Amino acid sequence: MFVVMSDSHYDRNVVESIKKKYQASATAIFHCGDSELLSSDEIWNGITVVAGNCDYDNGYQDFILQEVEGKKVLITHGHLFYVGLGLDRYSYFAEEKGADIALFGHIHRPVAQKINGVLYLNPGSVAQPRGEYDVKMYATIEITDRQYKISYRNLQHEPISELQFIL
Ligand SMILES: [Mn+2]
Repeated sequence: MFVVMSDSHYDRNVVESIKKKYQASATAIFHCGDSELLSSDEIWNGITVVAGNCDYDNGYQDFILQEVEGKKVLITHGHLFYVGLGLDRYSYFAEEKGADIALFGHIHRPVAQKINGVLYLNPGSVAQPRGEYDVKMYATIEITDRQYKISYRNLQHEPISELQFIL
């Protein structure tokens, strides 16, 4: 099981609480950018994090490809691929990189869908949710045999019932 969060926008405590909850049990913890924290912050020990459009610290990378539980996981914020307009550009990039799972943030809304066998996942925002679901949230992904079990959770770490998926 691994954990994905995004767009914490200067709320360091929420990143820390999710890290504490999962650091012993998760195979990886990802943050898709717009943390607005320093890239040298010790909180990033044990978290894979990328640059968002609101991150002015140039110590962050635009994207990272990391193998987790035998899957190639691509992580980027999404603004460079205009994810607000859809996943066309990001999907070209993810397929070129050979990703199995492509994570992104930026839009502050939950997205979980498969395109050409690649799982695209936006965990929503842990600080500033937008759109249909006005809940601060993050996501956990369990990799089972040929399937992904995706659970969006609120900041009390409880599953959000409308946002549970098997893809
Ligand atoms: Mn943001």
